[in-house]
Amino acid sequence: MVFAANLISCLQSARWVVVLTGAGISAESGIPTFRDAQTGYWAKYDPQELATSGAFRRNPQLVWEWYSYRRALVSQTQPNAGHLALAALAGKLPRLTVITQNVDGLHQRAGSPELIELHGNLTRVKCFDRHHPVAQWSELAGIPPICPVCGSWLRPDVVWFGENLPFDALQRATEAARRCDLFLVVGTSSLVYPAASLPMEAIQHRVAVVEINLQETPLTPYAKWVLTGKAGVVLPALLQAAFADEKEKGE
Ligand code: BV8
Repeated sequence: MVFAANLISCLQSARWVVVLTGAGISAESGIPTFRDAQTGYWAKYDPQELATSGAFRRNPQLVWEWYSYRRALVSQTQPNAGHLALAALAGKLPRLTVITQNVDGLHQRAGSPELIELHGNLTRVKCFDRHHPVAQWSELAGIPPICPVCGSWLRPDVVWFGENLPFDALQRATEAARRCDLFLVVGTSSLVYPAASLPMEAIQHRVAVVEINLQETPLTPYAKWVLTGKAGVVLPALLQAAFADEKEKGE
């Protein structure tokens, strides 16, 4: 892949790079995106309908089982070249912050050192009423399992539609978007808010935005660079083009 010379020099000279990722970066690990049809039994459900507290209240067993299925799927997948390239990029830059909308935990497993999870993580479980964290549970006594502390249903530790994002995560993400030197937006349809407002925060603070996607999104017209392709191909190529002969930072 050939990249614009000014993009490469901007990346090489950046003090702080921020990357916002969406479901598209995990697609090459075999995890269906929200825009893709869900697979198998779950194909008849709309994720946006299921990922709500209303759906959980109406049918807690169905929603719990959807997350159990996704947790099992995620446990059988691996971070792909896109996740790994971002983890490697952190070693080449003074500072790299990954802000993810994904709840699959693949950025942690890839080794990204500075990570903000805007929408939680489906491998973590808490109780519905009081958010007590629960490390292990049994489904023998019923589905969903109940909290050993307060007796309310267990639920995945994710942000559902209509729920507020963790205040600290959103505040740190907004600060990073405003103050960084380069903002990469990878594998997101830029439709879900407030995450989709972060690239606009960057642009309003005169930060250049790079969009990496397979297709155009509402962000595309505002991006300074638009790299069309798979995250697992573009990100390693970008890392190679900018830092092929560099040592790790601090060496
Ligand atoms: C909030 C966790 C304040 C759960 C997720 C009415 C009532 C209530 C709220 C709203 C409302 N109207 C609007 C809202 C706000 C709402 C929202 O934005 N709705 C949208 C749909 C219009 N937002 C919220 O509710 C947020 N909270 O606003 O609180 C509030 C409170 C009360 C009332 C009002 C407001 C909470 C949003 C968080 C929801 N939780 N996840 C779970 O996962 O089960 S979001 C979920 O969907 C994912 O985490 C992800 O973030 C999002 C999907 O977005 P993407 O990641 O972009 O994925 P998508 O499939 O869309 O796109 C994939 C992209 O990748 C595509 O562009 C594709 O081309 C590309 N791609 C594919 N393969 C590749 C690739 N690119 C590169 N390489 C590849 N290989």
